[in-house]
Amino acid sequence: MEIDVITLFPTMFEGVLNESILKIAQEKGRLQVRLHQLRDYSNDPHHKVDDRPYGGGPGMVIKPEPVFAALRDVEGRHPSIAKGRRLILSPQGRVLNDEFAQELSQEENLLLLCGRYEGFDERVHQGLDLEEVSVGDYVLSGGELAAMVVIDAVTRLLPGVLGNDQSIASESFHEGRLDFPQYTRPFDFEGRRVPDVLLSGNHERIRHWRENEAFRKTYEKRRDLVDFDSGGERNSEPTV
Ligand code: 9D3
Repeated sequence: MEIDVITLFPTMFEGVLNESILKIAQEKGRLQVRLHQLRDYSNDPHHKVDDRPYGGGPGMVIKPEPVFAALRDVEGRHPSIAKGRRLILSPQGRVLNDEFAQELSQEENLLLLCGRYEGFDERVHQGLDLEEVSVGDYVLSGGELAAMVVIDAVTRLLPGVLGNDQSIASESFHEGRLDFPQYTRPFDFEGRRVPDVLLSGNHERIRHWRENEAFRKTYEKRRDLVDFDSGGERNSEPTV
């Protein structure tokens, strides 16, 4: 997958892209990320990309010209972008979940546009065919962290990235429940021992225990995932 990111803070991405799964995915040739500095496309002698909102009010708005120029240039240099999806990170967007990430992981190209300040001039939304994506209902300082969340969630779904495709298939949320508890050595840590069933060697019993624990944990911590009557309430206190 090729991902182009247009941002005012390309260096924010470097640490994240150069560790762990994202680093390995790039080394394996499964992921290529190109970072583009929006400021380089400013039409202003002082490289300004924002200005005060018409009608007054607090904060600054990102001007349309640099955004249109950046998209035009980046798409001109990498025509395959036209085959993929173009996303704008925005608190008003479709909220990312595993289903959405699965959908995005089918693409060969993604373009991510990150905002700052009070957002983009409305003509960016009108004139460019961009899908708005949010990563949840809380306010971030900009789209960069959200873009990194999208890149991470999508990359680990690409074939050949995790090596063990089975670990994706049996993962949390995929089947609408949380993970079962995991233990490793030592057997006894400060008096807390590993459940006997895990040492029994009885794989049928172990599978049953894990299934049960996963359900119990989900019911306690995220009842909204198992119970339609909880009205989507998250982290609510157990009523029993
Ligand atoms: C809803 C707040 N807006 C009211 C005027 C202002 C605003 C606040 C924060 C506009 C943009 C931002 C920066 N956030 C993002 O760019 C962002 C984001 C987020 O804040 N939460 C969850 N997902 C995302 S994706 C991009």
